[in-house]
This record gives sequence, C-alpha cells and structure tokens, in this order.
Amino acid sequence: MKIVHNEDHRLHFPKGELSGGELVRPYECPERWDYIVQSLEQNGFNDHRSPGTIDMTTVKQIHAPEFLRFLENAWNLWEKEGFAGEAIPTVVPARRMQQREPEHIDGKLGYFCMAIETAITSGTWQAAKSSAAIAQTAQKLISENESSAFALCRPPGHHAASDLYGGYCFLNNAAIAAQGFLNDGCKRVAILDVDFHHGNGTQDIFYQRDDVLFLSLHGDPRQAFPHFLGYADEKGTGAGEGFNFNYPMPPLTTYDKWKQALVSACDQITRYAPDALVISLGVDTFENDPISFFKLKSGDYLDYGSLLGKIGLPSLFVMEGGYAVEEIGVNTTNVLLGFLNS
Ligand code: Q9C
Ligand code: ZN
Repeated sequence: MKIVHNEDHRLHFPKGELSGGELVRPYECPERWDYIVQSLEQNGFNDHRSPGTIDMTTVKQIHAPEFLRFLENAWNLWEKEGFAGEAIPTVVPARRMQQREPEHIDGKLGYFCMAIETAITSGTWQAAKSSAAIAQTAQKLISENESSAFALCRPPGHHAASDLYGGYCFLNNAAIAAQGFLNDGCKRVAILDVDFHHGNGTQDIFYQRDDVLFLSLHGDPRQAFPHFLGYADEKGTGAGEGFNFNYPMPPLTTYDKWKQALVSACDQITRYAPDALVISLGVDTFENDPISFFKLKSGDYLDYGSLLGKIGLPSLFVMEGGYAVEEIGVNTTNVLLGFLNS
C-alpha cells in the first residue's frame, strides 16, 4: 500500500489549545505524524510518496470561495492588528444574530468557526493545503488503479464544512478526495468515518447529495464533541435522503458493541455498491485516548481493518484523529495490516 505524506504539517503547530479553561499544548501535535511514520516503517510500509500540487478546482467544489479567502488571509489580518497571541475567535454568530461576514478579523474568525479550541498560526494555511493535496494524490493513485492507499493527512479534516473550520480541521481532506473520485469517473463514493468524533463537516457537505454515502460511528453528541450534530435521526435531505447514517454510542463502548455498528455500516456500503470507499481513519476510539471515551484495544484495530478489507472496494484511508500519541502508530498501522491481510 502506498503512503502519501510530507513534512509541511509541521508548519501548523499552535502553542495553545483552549481546553478545560486553559491554554494547553495542543493534542493535535506533529509527534502524532512521527509515531505513525515510525510504526509504518517498522511494519514494512516502505512505498512513500510526496503529494503533488493541490488541485484547487476540486477544493472549490467542496469549500466556499469566501471561506478559502478567509483561511488564506486570516493570519495576515490577525498580525496586522498587532495581537500577541495566535488567532482564536471570541465571538460567534449565535441564534438570532446576523450571518454576515464582518470585515474585522475578530468577527471573521467567529463567523467561519465551529469550535474555538483550534488556533490559526502563520503556517496553518500552507499545512492545510498540503494535507488536502496528500488526500488528492492518494485518491489519484487509486483512480489510476491502485487498490488502496493511505493519505497521512495532518491537520485532519472531517470537522471542516463548506465554510467552517474547527475541531483541529481546516479543509475537509476526505470530502475533497471523494469529490476527486467522482471527477475521475466514479458514479458513487462511500465515506466511512471511524474517528471517535462525528464527522460533522463531511456529513454537512454531502447531506443533500446521493452520489456520496456518508456513515459515521462516534461518541453520542449528547456527551461528545462536536455536540451539535451526529444524532441517529439525521438521514439526509432532498436527493440525499437515505444516504446519511449515524451510529452514536455511549461512554465506555467496547469493541464488541462498536463492531456491531461497523458491521451494519459495512452492509449499507455493500448495498450502495459504490465505486470507491474513503475511510476517515481516526484512532481516538482507543481505550487510552486522552479526550475520548470508547474502549478499543490495539488488537481490535487489526480485526476491524480486516472487516474493511472484506468489503472488497478500492479504499482510500485518510488520517483524522488519535491523541494517545505513543500508541497512535501501532493502532493506525494495525488497521492497514488488517485490511491487507483480509
Ligand atoms: N479538551 C478530531 O479528532 N475538543 N478532532 C477537544 C479537549 C475538540 C477532535 C476537547 C476535539 C476535536 C479530528
Ligand atoms: Zn476525533
């Protein structure tokens, strides 16, 4: 399996993440990438590729022009104000307020953000573009006949909607890859999101469409981030009705229960008969993850990887979350090993 990545992710590493009322060292950190690369190399994944240049035409099919303009300019606008810290919003357009993009950066940040823990820094836009390019390059490999590929994206993407960033995400790498598959001739694409958190951005992007099936297994939004999307009764609207599946699960969910949800999701994918499968791969379902509440063990990742392989589709793995840094490598590699040995 070919692995696509580069070093640009290091350009995005805020000093602070707002967590528990403090600015802490971000959970979403460059070491996550280092541990994954190290584990891949130890397990015989030696076919590494660098991403090509980003295809903005496809990105613009997923993200709004004013949002892309905002991401590109946010740091410069922030710096011009002379602020000492990193760019984080303080005010958001809550219920009954105007949904208009303001001119001041303080207003723009709140307007385009869905969760304020995520700071923007000088290198964020470049890192986000490279992360999307990694997903695109891996997608092209599969469209040109590889049966699988791993896009080692950082920053992650699944919380980013057409015009929203947050939850550590800026550009929705998995959605951009799915759109790339369609542009390259696929009729239908399925996105299976196994990150601990609901893939609110991906769901929102495809909610009215029937050419992309979206399925997400995640912590119940009543207890887990992102809290405001991911309920089981969200089924899609218009042409998209019946093409969105959520599997929210309670605290302390173990692999036997989680696997039941995965098996039903796999059945839905098979029934949809897509031409390609995108897996939003987060390993924050791990029992020792510092910000999540599922109880999967390292061996479980091998087992579910093989279930994914048995679906038998061209499959693109796109890296999302996972914050138990020392185990992120083995857990991620186990999914890929299980997939290849299915
Ligand atoms: N105090 C992904 O896994 N809330 N994003 C963290 C910690 C934000 C997760 C709470 C979680 C975002 C891609
Ligand atoms: Zn997550």
